Amino acid sequence: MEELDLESQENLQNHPKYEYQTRKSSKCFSYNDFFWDFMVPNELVIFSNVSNDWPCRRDWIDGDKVNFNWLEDKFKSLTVPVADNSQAFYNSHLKLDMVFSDYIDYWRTKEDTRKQLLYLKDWHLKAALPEYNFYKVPKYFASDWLNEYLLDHKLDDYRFVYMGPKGSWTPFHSDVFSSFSWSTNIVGQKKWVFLPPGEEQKLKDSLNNFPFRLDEETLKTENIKHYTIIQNENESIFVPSNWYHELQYPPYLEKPHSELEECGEGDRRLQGYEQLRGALSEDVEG
Ligand SMILES: O=C(O)CCC(=O)C(=O)O
Repeated sequence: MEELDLESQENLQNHPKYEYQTRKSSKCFSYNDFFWDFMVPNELVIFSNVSNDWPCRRDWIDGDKVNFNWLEDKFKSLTVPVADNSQAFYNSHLKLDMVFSDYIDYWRTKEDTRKQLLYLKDWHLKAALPEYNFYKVPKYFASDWLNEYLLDHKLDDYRFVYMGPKGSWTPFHSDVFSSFSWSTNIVGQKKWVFLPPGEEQKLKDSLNNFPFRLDEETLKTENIKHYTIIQNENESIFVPSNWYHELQYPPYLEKPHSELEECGEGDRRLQGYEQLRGALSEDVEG
């Protein structure tokens, strides 16, 4: 298996050619190889070319931008969960419910006139509209007995949609029940900071609490092993069990202009980019 290249993920703005080393094209990487190389050793991997034919990629975005009109027409009266990223509430953010069209109105307003930073997150869209097949589960993640069990018993649902403006973020956490999870980005970029299992213990305070927000400078000075990854559109990330992580829609606007070469190592140079992004995630245990 290839080594993770931490060095090339740091100071992304100063490194126009960054490449997370463990990136695979879903067109030529088998489930079997995924199982033995990543699932069994509990390692991170990113797959490219995962959502080429997903309806949400066709309809929810327009080129490099979110298609606000389409989304508003489709979901306007649905109530959606929103986190107020400007207000902490215990170890999370203050949550509110909003009508989707009101959220879109908020998102459309100019950044400097917004009074809050609102992130539409943990939206159970698939559960709300079960007949609407807006994505397809990549072959690597087909074994999902956590959701199968929970849905079968009408207990819960760990299939979520996330979308929001630049700066939206999710605090440091690990996934429920020590599950594996996957997340596909359909437009824009997401910045993930991951700690391999055990490293998070070094961050506990005297009351045994984890930090709410990571400070990457501290991670470096304290020699805490971590990986910073920019997830681009049309990429799925496999989040191994018990890897603590934090997410942010990063403020710098960069985008690769060449796709990972088919079944080879591609060149990923970056160029200026718009600020809108969206993502889909599922928790999956297999
Ligand atoms: O995308 C996000 O903001 C949170 C997603 C997440 O934490 C996860 O998929 O485990």
